[in-house]
Amino acid sequence: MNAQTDPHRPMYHFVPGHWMNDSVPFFWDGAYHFFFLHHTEEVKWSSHTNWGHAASRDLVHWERLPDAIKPSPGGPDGDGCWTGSVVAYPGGFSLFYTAIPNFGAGPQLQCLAESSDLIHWDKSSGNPLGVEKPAGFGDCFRDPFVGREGAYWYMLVGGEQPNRAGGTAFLYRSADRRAWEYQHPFAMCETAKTGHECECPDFFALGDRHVFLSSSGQTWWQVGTYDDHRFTPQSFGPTDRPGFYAAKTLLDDRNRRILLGWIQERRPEAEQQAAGWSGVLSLPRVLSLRSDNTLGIDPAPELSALRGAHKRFENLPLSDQTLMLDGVEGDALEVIIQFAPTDAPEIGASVRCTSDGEEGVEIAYDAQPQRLGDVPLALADGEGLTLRIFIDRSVIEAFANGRACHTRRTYPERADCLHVALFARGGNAVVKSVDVWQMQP
Ligand code: DQQ
Repeated sequence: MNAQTDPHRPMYHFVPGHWMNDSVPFFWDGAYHFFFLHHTEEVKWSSHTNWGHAASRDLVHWERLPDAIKPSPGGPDGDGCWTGSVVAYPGGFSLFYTAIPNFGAGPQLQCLAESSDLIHWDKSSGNPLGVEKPAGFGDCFRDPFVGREGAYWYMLVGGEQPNRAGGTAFLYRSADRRAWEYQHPFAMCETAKTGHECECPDFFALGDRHVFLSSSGQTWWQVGTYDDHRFTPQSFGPTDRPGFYAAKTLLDDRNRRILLGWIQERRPEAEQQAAGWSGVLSLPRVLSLRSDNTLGIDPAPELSALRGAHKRFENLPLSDQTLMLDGVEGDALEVIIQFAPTDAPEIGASVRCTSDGEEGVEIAYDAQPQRLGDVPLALADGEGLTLRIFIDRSVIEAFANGRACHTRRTYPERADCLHVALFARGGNAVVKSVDVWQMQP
């Protein structure tokens, strides 16, 4: 088996091959850029991490570009170039990243590389930057996020509070992107809500609020207010669960805030190595601020460019049963299912399922507690469930009602795991419509 013959390798998601983790999106001059951590030979998380690079004009078709940076033997990043961010300044681009001198232990140093074309990057002779972790905090000190505000550049570095009380991000300020001055902790998060550290911090305005993203177990969103360079969260939630991580955003020329994340593998390392690839770029998600100041998340409309043959069903009653969709077969599909409001305890779909129902991946909505899989989803009275499910061989990305996302992996053995079934359990439901498209590479 290899990357080309592996039946589990997605065919319309971006898969760089070998090892990929994390996500650093960036938009410039009509092009969407995706930087990622990458190993050129190995298929596992290890030392000597490069920054991989891909670009797209439509968020759907990605072109692989040369790796942006790689470790300099003997340099502060000798054992790895870890996650960070990219910003434009008048005349060029700055790439900030965490340098790892010793993989697995020791300091995490913040470094800078600059470019005039986003392709060729030169590391600053002043590396590592004088960005020191304040005393009294945990070991996590990485993933610099840089933005411009007024006359200054600001940097957030992901960290953790003492005694695992929660994640935090440290705020620094600079006039020239080289000399940085510590300000204060930017946000003091709570482990019970958003985990014990803030990996891959991201921060941006959305509507009349601000959003702070951080990763710990999953990628968390927090919506709140931003005053005097401090963030006060008002609401929070997972951007997706369980198979989506280290997600960050870009702002495009249509003022859209777009989230891209790393979809992790869920099969043994030996199988990943045999296949020759590990790590998938998620589908692009457009973020919005909902009227209750929580985060709205929807697949980017550009994805409909991948749609091929279409089948539609209407008014399917479900009486405490599972209903196989007749004539639906495929391992690369988009499925939209509109359930009418119901009090059935459980409704949903089984995808990549066998016609005998023996195998399949259930995307289920539970009424008690209200959740889609393991993602909270409180449907209002009279609110039906709209499931939008993208199936791409071993990747399943399910979106519900503009706000809940549930990404899964499946590596079926049987070749006939190609069907889609709907179900209602413990009660009745009506499926108002189902649309199924074959998706193109
Ligand atoms: N992955 C990188 C870190 C980041 C983590 C190392 C998140 O920079 O904190 O591989 O997945």
